[in-house]
Amino acid sequence: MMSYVDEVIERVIKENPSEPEFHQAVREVLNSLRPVVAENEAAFRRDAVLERLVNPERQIKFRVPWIDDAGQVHVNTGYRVQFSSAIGPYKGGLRLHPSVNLGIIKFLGFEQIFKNSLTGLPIGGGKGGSDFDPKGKSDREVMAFCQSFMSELCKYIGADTDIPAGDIGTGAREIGYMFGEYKKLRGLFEGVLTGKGLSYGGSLARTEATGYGLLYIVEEMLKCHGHDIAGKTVTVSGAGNVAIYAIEKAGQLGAKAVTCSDSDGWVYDPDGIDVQALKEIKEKNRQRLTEYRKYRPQSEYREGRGVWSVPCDIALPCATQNELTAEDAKTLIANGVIAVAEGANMPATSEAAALLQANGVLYLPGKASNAGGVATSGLEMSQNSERLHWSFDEVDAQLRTIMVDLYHHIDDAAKRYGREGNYVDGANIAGFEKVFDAMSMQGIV
Ligand code: NDP
Ligand code: 2IT
Repeated sequence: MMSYVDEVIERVIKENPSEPEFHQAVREVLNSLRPVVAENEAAFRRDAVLERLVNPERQIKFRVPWIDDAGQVHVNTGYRVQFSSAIGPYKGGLRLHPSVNLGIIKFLGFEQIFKNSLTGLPIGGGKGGSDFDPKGKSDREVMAFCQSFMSELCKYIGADTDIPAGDIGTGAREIGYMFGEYKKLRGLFEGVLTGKGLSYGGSLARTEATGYGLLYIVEEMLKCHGHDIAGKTVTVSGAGNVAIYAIEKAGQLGAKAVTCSDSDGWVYDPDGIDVQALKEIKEKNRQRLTEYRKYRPQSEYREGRGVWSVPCDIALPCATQNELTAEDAKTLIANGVIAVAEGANMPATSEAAALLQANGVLYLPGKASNAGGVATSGLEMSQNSERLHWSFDEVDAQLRTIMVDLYHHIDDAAKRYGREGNYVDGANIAGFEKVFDAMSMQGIV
């Protein structure tokens, strides 16, 4: 007889044929869970534990019409996948990118279940977004889109039911417009979104949290393996929220980040990326990375991809899914990389991840290493609930503690199942255990 895990993987593929990213995420998690399921396969099968895990509680798809500055009407598709409320209200970002489709949102929502569990905070898993492309749009066009998007989404979310946040293409500007529209339509000033501006309920350190958290967990992992992060050369992909603050914290910890990238090209700055210049280009002016050489004439700009060809000790993919291929992994290994930690969600292909692990590279999957963002969103929710706000140092200290604890939690889980050093298995098992416990106690719902 086929194993229960294989049976469920096969069904997921058959029932969701055009969702390759979702298959990839499910396969990775369920493969890790094999030893957990094997301990009690008959009960798992009887209770359809895995079917309940891989089927979202609810998925919402809606029309988003909006009017551009020239008077032309556009129609985009909006999504919110409310995947699991086992341990808390749905929580997860909103991605605005032309590549968005249901399968992408489902893979992200599925990952979010385990990530949120690993933070130790009471937050369930969800994700949403749209195939809208904010690039090249005026502020008014972005506002028109965000208002239309929220006019439908507001029916399904709330501070105690589902709390969206940022992701690719959704930053402070978009969250502001969405919050304003939610407040107007629902008549509620509540913590329904995280990543809010500081003047209306946002948390200090949320902007920095994903990148900072990534470096905190890398620092701890390296320390536990006898390495010091100070003095290390770091390569980073992406030039958005996660990448910028990963580069910043790497510098603060005495390491040197020498690359960044956007979807057109990449920068190599052997003296270390100038993070102030990067912020001005990307956060303030919303320009392309071609501008970087104006600030740093000694740096190099190349079109296309190529960040992973630069020799480094630590590689931090912070752009998007499947951006680090098997070929890239081979290059990194040949160049002596010590650690690869994911700032993005699922940036390594399955083949790349397997190669890194087989060659003794310390490899942290995104659901562990980028959990600092959503963890700090959880801290923003706490501050909103008590109608207070905490200092930067208070939030940052909690973030650091969460990331250090998270590392030991996944390390311990891997050891318990004889998979020492396999942080993919450790993260999937540890993330699952809390969710499973909650599901077991709440009955078949
Ligand atoms: P941003 O929109 O701020 O930045 C994304 C960056 O990645 C940009 O430089 C963008 O380049 C590049 N990029 C995006 N898509 C592609 C693509 N298809 N091909 C090449 N480059 C691409 O997003 P974030 O920094 O917030 O998110 C980056 C990753 O981190 C995502 O995987 C996200 O899910 C994950 N993440 C984000 C968290 C957060 O708190 N923001 C928390 C945890 C994970 P360009 O501008 O040219 O498109
Ligand atoms: O992928 C992620 O964890 C995020 N985009 C952040 C989600 C959140 O709710 O802060």
